Amino acid sequence: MPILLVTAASIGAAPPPSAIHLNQIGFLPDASKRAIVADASTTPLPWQVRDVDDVVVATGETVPVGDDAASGDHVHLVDLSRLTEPGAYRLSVAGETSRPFVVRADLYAPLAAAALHYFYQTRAGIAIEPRYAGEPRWARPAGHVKEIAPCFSGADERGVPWVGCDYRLDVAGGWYDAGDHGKYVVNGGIALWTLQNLYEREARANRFPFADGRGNLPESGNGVDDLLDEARWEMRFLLAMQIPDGARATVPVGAAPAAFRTIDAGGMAHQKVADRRWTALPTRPADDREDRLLYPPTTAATLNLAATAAQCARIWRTIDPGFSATCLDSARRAYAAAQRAPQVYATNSFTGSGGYGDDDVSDEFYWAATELYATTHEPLFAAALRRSPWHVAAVRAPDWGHVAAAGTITLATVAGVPASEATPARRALIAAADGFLAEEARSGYRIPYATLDYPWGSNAVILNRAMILGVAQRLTGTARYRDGMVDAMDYVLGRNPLDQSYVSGFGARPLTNPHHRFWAHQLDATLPGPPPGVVSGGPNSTAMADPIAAKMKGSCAPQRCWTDDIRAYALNEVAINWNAPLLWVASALDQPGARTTHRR
Ligand code: 9MR
Ligand code: 9MR
Repeated sequence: MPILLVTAASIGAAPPPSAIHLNQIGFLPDASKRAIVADASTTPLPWQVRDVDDVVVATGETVPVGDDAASGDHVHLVDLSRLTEPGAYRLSVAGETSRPFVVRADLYAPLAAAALHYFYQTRAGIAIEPRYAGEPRWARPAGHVKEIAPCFSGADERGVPWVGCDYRLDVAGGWYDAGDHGKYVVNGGIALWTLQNLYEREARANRFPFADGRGNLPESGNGVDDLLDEARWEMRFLLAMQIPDGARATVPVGAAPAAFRTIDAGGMAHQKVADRRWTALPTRPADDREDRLLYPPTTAATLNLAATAAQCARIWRTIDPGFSATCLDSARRAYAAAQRAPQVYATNSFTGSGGYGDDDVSDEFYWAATELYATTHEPLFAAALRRSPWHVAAVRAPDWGHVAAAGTITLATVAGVPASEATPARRALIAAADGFLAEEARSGYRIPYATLDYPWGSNAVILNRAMILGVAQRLTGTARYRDGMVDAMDYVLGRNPLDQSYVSGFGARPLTNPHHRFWAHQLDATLPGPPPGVVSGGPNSTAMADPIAAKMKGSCAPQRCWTDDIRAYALNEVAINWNAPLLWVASALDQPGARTTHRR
């Protein structure tokens, strides 16, 4: 378990916000170190850094950056990069002194470990046991153990009737998505891909930071890397969501409004298994009494399965050949099913769970083709990915609805992909990384994201951009991409206008009240708060859907549209697809910045 934790519990109530904003867990000796000071003055301000003995070890002047619309602050930049000596320090500027901060090389190891452990904590179908939970308060009985679910039938929210299906699937296991107890193939796919990709990245550099036993999991000791054990927990669930060969489904085919047709659905994946109605907060998983239903298969879910199962097949080839073969067979059947049914979209018309609707699946087709190609090298998949509009296209950081970057990263970084595909993919990723760095210069808080429209889950947008920067770093060995990753992490861990660490258990002012049905301490003192290493979705200035956000609407600068409140589901939920890039980036930063492995 993390050794560096400064938890709210251990220090009492969180200290008041400071005008000196910096990463609350500290800095790496060999990377950039920036602080942002919110101050109205327009001229440079002198600053000093003192060590634990109160000796001044560095001085300088701030760089006035100016008015920043994203934060609503007038900001000054402090460059502390000269501080390369490990130790503990304080920064004084403009009559204020910061809380102490550290410089140390192993800064990100505890965060990476905790961010991975979140996935264990969000497992369905298994008891979270005290000996693995970190602390007994996070233990809980298994939820949704016998999950043998029928298909939704009857009228949806819009009164449209669905006929259901004549089978049930045993879909126990997997990860709960977020604060709710839905298990979604679409969002599960990108989260799982990110874990599997991290494994592939580290293994290619001969690093195994989560080697068997390090993850404190029930599977620890089974001889398999703990990151892979965790990934397999979700992979098995996605495999279980695949419709048996020969089964039929009656679904809308084509763009809305689409007519229902009965199709051969064998090989497709259901969009999700979830509650019939929203449950109240708090509800422990084991106490959920709602019906659990399979929601209609979609092309997007099917391609999420195809992509991740193809990736699974190559990762497990020598580790567990049987599992690898199962994954490859499933991936092929899913891809073929998606080709047969290329336009079956989620309708977002069911209550009780999220929609994850997406009616452009061209990127999902590209992603699945690239993963199948990187695994099999078969010309059919090569031809499919070359035909795609996403082939050699500009890269956008991935999210659950935009997955092309995942395919491009695979082409760029997986061993055995020929240069004809790898080289343009690398070029596109490096260009995207350069674009993100260019945005830093335009952003007041110096982050690789210069927007004024903060979306639902904005922290994960920033972390997924950091992941692209991490890919560029590995491809080029260039320090500025690693510094960009640090800038993103600095923001998430406290260098923001709210002086807020958005990660539970890390930093002086950490996340404490996420929208979560079990970590619901704010509503019920007998329940725990979040375990360490869980990231909040973060500021959301564009879809202020919950009652807390609704009250802030129109009165917050984009980066300030956030509150640490359990009711704020549009601002302060946690989710597997958000923690996955937190894990990826923390792990990437948990190693020296030296030039590594990939040849250009
Ligand atoms: O938990 C929320 C529930 O109380 C509301 O009735 C429902 C209305 O949309 O929204 C729930 O919040 C969802 C959350 O639990 C899971 N993520 C998505 C949220 C709604 O979009
Ligand atoms: O991450 C999703 C975000 O992009 C959407 O705008 C939002 C509303 O549809 O839903 C988010 O996903 C939620 C999902 O629907 C249900 N589980 C919790 C997810 C995070 O809030």
